[in-house]
Amino acid sequence: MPESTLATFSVKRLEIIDQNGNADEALLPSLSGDELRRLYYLLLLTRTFDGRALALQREGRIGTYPSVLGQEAAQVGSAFAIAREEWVFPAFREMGALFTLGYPIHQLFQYWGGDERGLRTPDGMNIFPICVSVGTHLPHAAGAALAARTRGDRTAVVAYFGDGATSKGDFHEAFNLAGVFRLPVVFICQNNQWAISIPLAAQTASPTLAQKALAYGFDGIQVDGNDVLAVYRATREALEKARSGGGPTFIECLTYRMADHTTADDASRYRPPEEVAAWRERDPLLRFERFLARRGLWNEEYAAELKGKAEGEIDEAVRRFEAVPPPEPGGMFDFVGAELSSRQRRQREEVTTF
Ligand SMILES: Cc1ncc(C[n+]2csc(CCOP(=O)(O)OP(=O)(O)O)c2C)c(N)n1
Repeated sequence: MPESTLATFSVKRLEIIDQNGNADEALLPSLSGDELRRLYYLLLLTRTFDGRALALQREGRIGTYPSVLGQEAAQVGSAFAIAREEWVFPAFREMGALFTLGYPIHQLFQYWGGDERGLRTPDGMNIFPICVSVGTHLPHAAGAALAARTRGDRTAVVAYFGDGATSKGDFHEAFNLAGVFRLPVVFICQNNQWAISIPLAAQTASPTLAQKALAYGFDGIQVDGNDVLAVYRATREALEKARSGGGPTFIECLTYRMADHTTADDASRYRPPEEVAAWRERDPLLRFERFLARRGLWNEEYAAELKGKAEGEIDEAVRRFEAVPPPEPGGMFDFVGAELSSRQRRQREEVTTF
């Protein structure tokens, strides 16, 4: 009996804008000039928020904070494709995605300032709370997709996570469930190539993360995560497919974490400076500016005007965040469960009488 090949697979990679701002016209998504400029503003707003959050942390006005520097395109581009009725499960580094979805900026300052009330999603938004435990929200996302399908909702679920999460059992369980039931879910991994000090090569022996979807029976694609239009296009297509019964998709956004893991980390202790410098050349904002400039939609003056607008919006969010009265100490026990255990009741008593 001769050996035979049962299956062969390939993994697609999508990039639309190159580093000089040249675009593959055939792949350009159909977005108006206003929409392109809105994307640019959201990238800028995310970067402005990020710089301010780092400064506030250094001044002791918020707690430990995970920077999104360098990952703006992966977040803004994907979230720009998400419709309001879709369910979104963020991890902890998704500030840009949350702004794009309209999440109140002052609430994110509030959350990173240690006030859990910042996670109270405004009514009408289907966004789950930030998930700090790595990957544990992925089975929840698959479960929500199963619920949507069972109820006959024509909606999709989006889950965000990092490369480190792909090493967790939760990732594999969620992928398996999604594949077997062909669930309407889009998994978006921001492969920023580091899970704190652990490089990608120590997470997986696969040349791409995207190919992991193939083993679970659905499509995986690698996208240039610093190309906002490529991320947008891939997400939009995956969502359309999910809504119309085509099943799940895994999008690996290949990007880079330019900053430390959090303000409690010093990446220079484990990361070669040449690597960081090489990625600085691939800055997602710079690339999109070059693209817009070639279309007559961007110049220095316009950038300065928008920068001022973003700074103003962030100033206002900081004012609002700092004007919120601190929470009642016992408040952290509210909404934990329908009833508190005797231990939790004792802890509540201790905190409120302290
Ligand atoms: C279950 C769990 N284990 C460990 C941690 C500590 N931790 C916080 S972030 C992180 C690395 C996450 O890396 P990745 O998934 O690549 O996301 P990134 O931080 O790069 O955005 C770890 C191990 C955690 N939060 N939860």
